[in-house]
Amino acid sequence: MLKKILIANRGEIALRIIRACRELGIETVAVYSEADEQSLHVQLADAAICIGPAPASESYLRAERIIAAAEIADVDGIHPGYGFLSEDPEFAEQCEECNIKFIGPHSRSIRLMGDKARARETVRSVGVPTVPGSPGVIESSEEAVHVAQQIGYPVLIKAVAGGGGRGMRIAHNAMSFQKEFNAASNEAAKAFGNGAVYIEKYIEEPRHIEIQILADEHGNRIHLGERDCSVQRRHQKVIEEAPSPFVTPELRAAMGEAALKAAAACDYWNAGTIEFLVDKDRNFYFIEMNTRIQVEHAITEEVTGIDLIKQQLRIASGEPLRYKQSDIQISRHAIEVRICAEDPSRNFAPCPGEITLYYPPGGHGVRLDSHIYGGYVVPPFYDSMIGKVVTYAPTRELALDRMNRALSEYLIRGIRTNISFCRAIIRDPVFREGGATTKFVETFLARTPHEIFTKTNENLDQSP
Ligand code: MV4
Repeated sequence: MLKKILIANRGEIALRIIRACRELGIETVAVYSEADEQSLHVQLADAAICIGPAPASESYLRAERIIAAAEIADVDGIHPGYGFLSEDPEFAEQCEECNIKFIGPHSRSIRLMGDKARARETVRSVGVPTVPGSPGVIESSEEAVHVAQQIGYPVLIKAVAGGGGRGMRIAHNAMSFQKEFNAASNEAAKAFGNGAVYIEKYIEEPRHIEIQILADEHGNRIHLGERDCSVQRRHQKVIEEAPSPFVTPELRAAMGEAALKAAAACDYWNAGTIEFLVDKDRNFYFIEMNTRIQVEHAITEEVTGIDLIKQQLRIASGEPLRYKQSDIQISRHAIEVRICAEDPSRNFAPCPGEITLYYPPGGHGVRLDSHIYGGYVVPPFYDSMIGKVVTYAPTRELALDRMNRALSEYLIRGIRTNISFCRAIIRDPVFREGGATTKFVETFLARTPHEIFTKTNENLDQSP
């Protein structure tokens, strides 16, 4: 078993990893920027090393500084968490070269799945359904127009180096195609240093449903069911749930099989997520694979009873998987709300600052993964997510009631948060019905009086 690891991250995920390590008897080394000196991950780790100034580009994104810290601290492995260097194949490769175990898949798998066109081709070749589109990267604008004509409009032009909704353009007809194609390619070249694009048929009002997998380094692979992440705003997930209210047992089995085929096709190990779009007729299509632990992993933990971070550490230690597919049972319902330091009344602008009063939710069926506390100053340099509230219960209805209750008692003063906004969604009849597609947030914002979610929690109606 790994004895000592470095955590190349901050915030709630750094805490989450420290907690798993402590239960397994693994020593932890935190790294931190000058802005994070007062952070809980620094306090709770067994040791902590400052790796540079506040901007992530000078600290958490500096592979060489993190590897230097790992060598000084003499760790056996590095857990990258999510974001930052977690899907950088160069970083994983440098760890491998320095004989530091990268707690994740091989750099080859990260590189392959990071090229969204190659990823698509790779999984298609092993029989995973993909969205109709170009066979690979588009080489010329003539080819692009031809493919678009073949599959029919509307089409989406996506950056090979993009992902998560970054670098996407929609073309509704042949007239606008050339313009959108050029814009997509230019934007991708600017944003990612790689202008390559591919084309997919645009699926109208899909659901975003992803499958969690675990794979060991000996070729054993299992899936842990799905998460429904359709409630997103500007490609940022807001609320996730497991299981999906839209997925039948048959669909779950078919998507799980497809996810395992995709994982096998890139010789995958450790924890990973295969993202699918699901249309209204329950056809599903692979779109991307995430080669890291994700923010929303906690809901899968709560419905399966499996600690995913511990499994990552065991897999990285070379252990075979402790579970067979038949051991995996989805025995309850879980919902996650991402709490962000942002102001819903100012178009969700980030809202860093000092937390002057803090009362976290608790009670039966509530889990809070957060690094904040009273007196903590949310720094302006990083993602605005300051925690996750997860509720779980035997049924979806009870999990939703519990979330409504948990959010009603969550008090954060000094900064604005999206708590009331999330609570308004939880109480929304369309969401309650299980009818949310990726269009949900847009239509919710258009039909809901904004006072409902721009008020602070204390002023909100506390009736059920
Ligand atoms: C799509 C799509 C429709 N058709 N691909 C956005 C995030 C990235 N992972 C893929 N995304 C989409 N890809 C095809 N062929 C619609 C989206 C999409 C979306 C997906 C999931 C959640 C919210 C979304 C919001 C707008 C568009």
